Amino acid sequence: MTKPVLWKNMRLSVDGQSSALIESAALLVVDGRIAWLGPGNALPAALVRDVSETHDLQQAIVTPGLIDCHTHLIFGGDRAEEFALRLAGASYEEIARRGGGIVSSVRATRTVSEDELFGSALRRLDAMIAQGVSAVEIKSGYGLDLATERKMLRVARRLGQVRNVTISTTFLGAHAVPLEYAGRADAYIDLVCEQMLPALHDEGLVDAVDVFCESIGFSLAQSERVLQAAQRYGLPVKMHAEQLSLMGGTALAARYHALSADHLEYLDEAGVHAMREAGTVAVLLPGAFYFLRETKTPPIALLREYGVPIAIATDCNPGTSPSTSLLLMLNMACTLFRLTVDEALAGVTRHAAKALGHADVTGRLAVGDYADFAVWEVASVAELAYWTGLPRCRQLVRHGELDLKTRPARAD
Ligand code: DI6
Ligand code: FE
Repeated sequence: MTKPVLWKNMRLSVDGQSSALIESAALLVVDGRIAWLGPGNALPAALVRDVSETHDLQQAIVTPGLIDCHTHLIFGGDRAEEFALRLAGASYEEIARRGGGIVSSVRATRTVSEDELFGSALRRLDAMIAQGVSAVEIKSGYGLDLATERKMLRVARRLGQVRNVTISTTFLGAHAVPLEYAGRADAYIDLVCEQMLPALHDEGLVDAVDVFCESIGFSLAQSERVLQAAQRYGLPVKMHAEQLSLMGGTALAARYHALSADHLEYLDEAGVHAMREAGTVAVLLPGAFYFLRETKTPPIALLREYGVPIAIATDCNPGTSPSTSLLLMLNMACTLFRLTVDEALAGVTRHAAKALGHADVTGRLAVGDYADFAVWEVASVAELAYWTGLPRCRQLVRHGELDLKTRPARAD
């Protein structure tokens, strides 16, 4: 057991909510986990005796480290020219049907070396870390062949080795039909289920499995085959569902006890009901909604009524959400989807942890949980959702370790 490290004099939000701060709080970390937390004056003297290191946070606000539970962080190239086409009137679906869209990122991702892919993803990851993000989910899905899907997932694992951040990998082989399988989507699903997933799972590269269930993605029947394959390997599933149309993917995903169903603009009440029964998290992606200039919002009132936990993520990707800012997503979830500030904050902490299957160890601050927390330069937690651009994360601690890339506390 390592010696305890004491963090003291903070205004602590244990669950990322804007109310009920513990004033002048202290937090004791042993072996990366929280051993004690509460008002500093209640800290038992016996625990203080062994402390090896003390950090005085000078009454800064502390929240759980933020969690980005849906990203496509790793890809080659960018799609800035496609953005211009869309501004000139082309729709996302039209561009996808013309061989642009996801398929053009696939081309670029196949071409670049693993090191180049790593370098560009690291820049994006560092931007996330600078905003207080201590855990990131990263999907494959711009390879669409075994070698390139492997390259992407290996890069994801490497990112987790060079930065003090928890990386969860998701195999999204069923993201699009690659050109060499044009018109043969079922045969491509065979490849995904019978060759890619078993091989990548064998190599320890897959934490969860996702599928893009959509008119421009995969049908319900094809999606179900992917879920069945994941089930054979005991892997948890997620689904891109009801983003551009109502296909019923969410209800299907719920039947497979999906950790989350994501996007959900077109979700209906039957789908919401299925999510509640299965304990599936609704991951909302306001960045994609905004960038595609969608007008149909997810059924927030129904999700609330049924008590389905709502998470918020960046969906960071080159086609529909070129953003690394989870803080901006907080703001957009409030302005575009009318979430309350506290709902949005729960969406990047507790509920995001649940969407990754990690709610028992992170996403809140409690004794026994990982010491994953962010120290902020704000006067209230609500400012995290209020500003676009301003809030700064002064320090980020993950599993008790101070991220060396964040700025040290100012001396003044
Ligand atoms: N839905 C999305 O928003 C992204 N993938 C998906 O299934 C978009 C991916 C892209 O356009 O590159
Ligand atoms: Fe996505």
